[in-house]
Formats: sequence, structure tokens, C-alpha cells
Amino acid sequence: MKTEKFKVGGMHCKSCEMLIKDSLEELGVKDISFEKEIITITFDETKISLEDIKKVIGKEGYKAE
Ligand SMILES: [Cu+2]
Repeated sequence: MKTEKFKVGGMHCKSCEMLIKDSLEELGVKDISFEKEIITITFDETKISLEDIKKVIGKEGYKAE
């Protein structure tokens, strides 16, 4: 398992966080937490790449940096 921390732009409220959390949980991402615009996640890098995770966040309308 790998833990990564990066910035997500475009989040304004708790529902933005919940939306991202739900779509990442569907991918099997765990321990999702937010601190302002910074997201911290833990995932199995043999099953999903950070790039794919960021793409999913992009599809929800946010900008993962
Ligand atoms: Cu929002």
C-alpha cells in the first residue's frame, strides 16, 4: 500500500469532498482525508496508479495536481 498527498483544486465545500471520496472508494482507495485543498489517500499501487486516481478526480470536475 502506498500513501500519497497532493493538491486538489476546485473543492468548495464538504459535498465536494464527499463526491471525491465516494468515487475514490469505488476504486478501492482507502484512508481518504482532506485538509483544505490537500487530499491524503492510501491505495494499492499494484491495482491502481496515482495517475488513474487523479484522472477520476478530473472527471468529477476537480483539478488534481
Ligand atoms: Cu462543494
